[in-house]
Amino acid sequence: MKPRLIVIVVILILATLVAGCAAQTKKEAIGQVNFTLGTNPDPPITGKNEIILNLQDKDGKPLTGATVDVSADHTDMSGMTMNGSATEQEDGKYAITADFSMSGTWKITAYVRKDGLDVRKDFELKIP
Ligand SMILES: [Cu+2]
Repeated sequence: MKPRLIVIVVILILATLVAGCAAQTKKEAIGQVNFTLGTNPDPPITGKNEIILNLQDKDGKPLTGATVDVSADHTDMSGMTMNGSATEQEDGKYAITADFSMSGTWKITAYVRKDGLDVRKDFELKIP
């Protein structure tokens, strides 16, 4: 191996290690927030639905004042993704309208940020 190639390989290995550590931290941080996903209507339909996220802190109290972003990805196809910010309702509930143009499996990802908190959680939603 030429020295230049070795440097590139080492950088790639380091990048993988760093990415691995970051993912691990996020995973553990999920324990700081309890997520419950609901839809209106329930069960969800093809077309417009309200996605409702019910968030509680680790003591079971409503998590208020958080920034909640939601993305929805039609996992059966590539590039069919929507995202937006959920609006805070009462008691730690956050809602956003999503237009599921197709049935099938959608991956819903919720990103929650508040002060030092930065967590995400994936849900699988089946649209009949
Ligand atoms: Cu699709």
